[in-house]
Amino acid sequence: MRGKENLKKWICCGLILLLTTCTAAADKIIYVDDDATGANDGSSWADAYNYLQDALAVASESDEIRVAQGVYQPDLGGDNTAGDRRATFYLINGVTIKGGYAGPSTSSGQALHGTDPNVVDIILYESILSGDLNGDDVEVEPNDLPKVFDIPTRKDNSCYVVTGNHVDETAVLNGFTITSGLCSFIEYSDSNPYAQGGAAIRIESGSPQILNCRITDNYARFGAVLNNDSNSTFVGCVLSKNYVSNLVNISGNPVFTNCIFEQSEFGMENHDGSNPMLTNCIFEQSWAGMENRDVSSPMLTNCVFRENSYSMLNHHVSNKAVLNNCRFINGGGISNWGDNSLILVDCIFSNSGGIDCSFDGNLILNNCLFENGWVGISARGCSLALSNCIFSSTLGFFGGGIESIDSDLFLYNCKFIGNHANAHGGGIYSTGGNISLYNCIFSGNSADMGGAIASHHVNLLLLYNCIINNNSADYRGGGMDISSGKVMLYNCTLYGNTAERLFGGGIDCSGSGSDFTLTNCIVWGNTPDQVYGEAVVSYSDIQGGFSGEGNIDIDPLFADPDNGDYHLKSQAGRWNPVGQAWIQDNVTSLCIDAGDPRSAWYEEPQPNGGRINMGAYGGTPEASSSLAAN
Ligand SMILES: [Ca+2]
Ligand SMILES: [Ca+2]
Ligand SMILES: [Ca+2]
Repeated sequence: MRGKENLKKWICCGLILLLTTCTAAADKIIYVDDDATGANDGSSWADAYNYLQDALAVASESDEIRVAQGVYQPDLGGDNTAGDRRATFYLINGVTIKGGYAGPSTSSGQALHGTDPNVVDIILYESILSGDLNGDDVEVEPNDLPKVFDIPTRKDNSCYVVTGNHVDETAVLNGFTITSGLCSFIEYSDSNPYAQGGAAIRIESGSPQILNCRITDNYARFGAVLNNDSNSTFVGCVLSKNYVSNLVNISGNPVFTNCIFEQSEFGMENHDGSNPMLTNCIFEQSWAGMENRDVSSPMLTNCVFRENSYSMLNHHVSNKAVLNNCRFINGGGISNWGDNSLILVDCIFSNSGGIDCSFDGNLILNNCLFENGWVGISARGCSLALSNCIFSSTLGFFGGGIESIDSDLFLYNCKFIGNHANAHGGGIYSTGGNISLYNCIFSGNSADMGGAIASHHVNLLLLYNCIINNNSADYRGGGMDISSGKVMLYNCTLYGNTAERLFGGGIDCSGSGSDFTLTNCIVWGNTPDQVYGEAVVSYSDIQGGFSGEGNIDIDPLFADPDNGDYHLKSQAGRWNPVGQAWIQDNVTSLCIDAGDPRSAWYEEPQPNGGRINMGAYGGTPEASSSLAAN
């Protein structure tokens, strides 16, 4: 693998090329211009070769080929036969092929209007490598795409416009449009199945550099671009409107930087142990932005997925996709189906589908945001570990933020704000599985039942130090709706939740078979009631009272409940999150030091009374201080 420095150099070189010429040292410069009329020996712009193949035939190590604006076919020049579909532009070790040159504007080779023929602008002076050998292509209508391999004026096109097999990174193609390749399924009985791939660029066991190229309107079963067992580098390339896929990786470790994959069935496919590394890439307007199959492990950084039907399909055996600082906007989300893993850090799903995980999938998320989409995470038989994630204004039927079916969830420090479920569980709906929530906040969520959380038939649902406030249910369970299964809450605060039409403003646990335990909790200010149903409640402050050891019924003296601050007032000191400082009140909550004496209090700062407080901050470094010594 090349070092980072080398990669940086090439990125720089690619950028500079957009503006001016690259000044890499070349032994010999060979000129190509399709309408040059001089000696056609490649020695100057005036005497340029008409065919790129003529230049490739004489190029050797350290040569540079400059190609002026125009159209170049692989069957013309060199030893090739006009109309030969197998003719291809072979990349060569040590040779840089550069397109997008203004070239001479008059037949005498003089620049017109003072334009320097060595000026490069790959858009203005488009150098096209075209597989349309007979020049008879017509645009393929979207409905005709599945039939494209049978269209006569396409079947006569090049099978591989460019080939980079067995070359190394000194083989460079820079600044071309590559178009009109077609790899037909029928005509080639090559023993290599991937012979049906690479209509635009076929790379097998190679590692060329493809820079600033536009690859469009190519057709193949295995990718307009095929990287088979290859470690190619792509920088600044746009792959657009190719069918079936813009690009297929089969094993290998290709690198993509500043590339766009758009308007195809598949933006990129990764098969058979592919480990592509992508940075600053965009996947848009495809059926699937990226598909991973068979032990592939793409690593993406700063990438954007937008307006795809699926952003990513991670399925068919043991893939592991790692995404860092990626965005998903206005489209389908990620489907993780089967024994596959996803690791997402600092990712945002906005107006987008979230993550759909089924059957033994594994998700690890840190610091991710799901906003305004359809269900943040839907999990069936998966395991999920989430930390510092936010679900905001997402919408679902069962579970607005998370729908969990027979899955194991571990959530730490996550927030569910303003999500909605048409049926149950505005924040989370869970059935089956084991779920642990630590330091989580559910605020302003809504549903028919279970405004924040609906839990039916779970094996175990555990909440520690959670805040459930201002959620609402149309019917019952403004905060939580629980039926069947074992549910345990420790040091949670439920405040201001509403069951509009029935009961269980805070918690409805009246469903049959529920085994519900509430310890060290504060349930206050919920409408029309606090806890409805049978529950084992101890060392908790329940408005209106609840039978059980150590329970109290007294105003908990929250710091500022109207603004979501449920720290307990204390003359000895209370953490003020607004001012980020400890302050003192003129009253002291009786919930301080009123939790279960057997509960661990030692994380509470001194003086902590040697006993845990009730409520969401009990037992934590933000527990209000005690007037009593330890
Ligand atoms: Ca020209
Ligand atoms: Ca044609
Ligand atoms: Ca205490």
